[in-house]
Amino acid sequence: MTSTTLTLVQGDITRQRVDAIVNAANSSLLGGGGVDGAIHRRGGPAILQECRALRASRYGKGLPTGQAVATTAGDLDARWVIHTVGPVHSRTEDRSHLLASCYRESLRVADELGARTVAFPAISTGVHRWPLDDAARIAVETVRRTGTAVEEVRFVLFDDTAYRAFAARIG
Ligand code: AR6
Repeated sequence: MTSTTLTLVQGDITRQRVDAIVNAANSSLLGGGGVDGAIHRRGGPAILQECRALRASRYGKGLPTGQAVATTAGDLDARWVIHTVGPVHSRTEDRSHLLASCYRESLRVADELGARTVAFPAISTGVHRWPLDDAARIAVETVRRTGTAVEEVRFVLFDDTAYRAFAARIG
């Protein structure tokens, strides 16, 4: 395994020039708000078309939380979008393993594709309400522990608060 470099960018993930962009999707794979909406808007209809085909062939019951699957990146400056479903945060149940699984499974799919550069958003920290500091800890620890041939994992944080939470973890 090559060593993976973790980098941080504050900005819009749909503007990244990388091999694969990870989408914080929902299990329907049919799009939504937040980063999911932005990726489908800028990537164009080819992404949704492949998502529909995946639903018809493999994910009739939806993509389970913590799993990942790739489609074309359409008009984005990337070759693939890797869709993963983050858990909704719960105060009563520890779902950290599911959030960690999103990062691990996305990197596994990236390896299968031969992607060398992969951009991640802060999965589950928007609509799914995961506290940023904890999400950043899980993201960074999981990527560091996962054996992968990906050379650069770029965390793309939309706002300053998210950027600072990840920066504190990466050091
Ligand atoms: N680039 C980078 N990060 C972004 C962008 C962007 N263009 N837009 C938003 N973020 P969310 P979730 C950040 O809600 O919590 C959708 O409806 C945002 O500030 O997109 O995993 C799906 O269909 C936040 O820090 O994803 C699902 O139903 C982070 O991305 C559900 O939301 C994640 O926020 C998934 O919820």
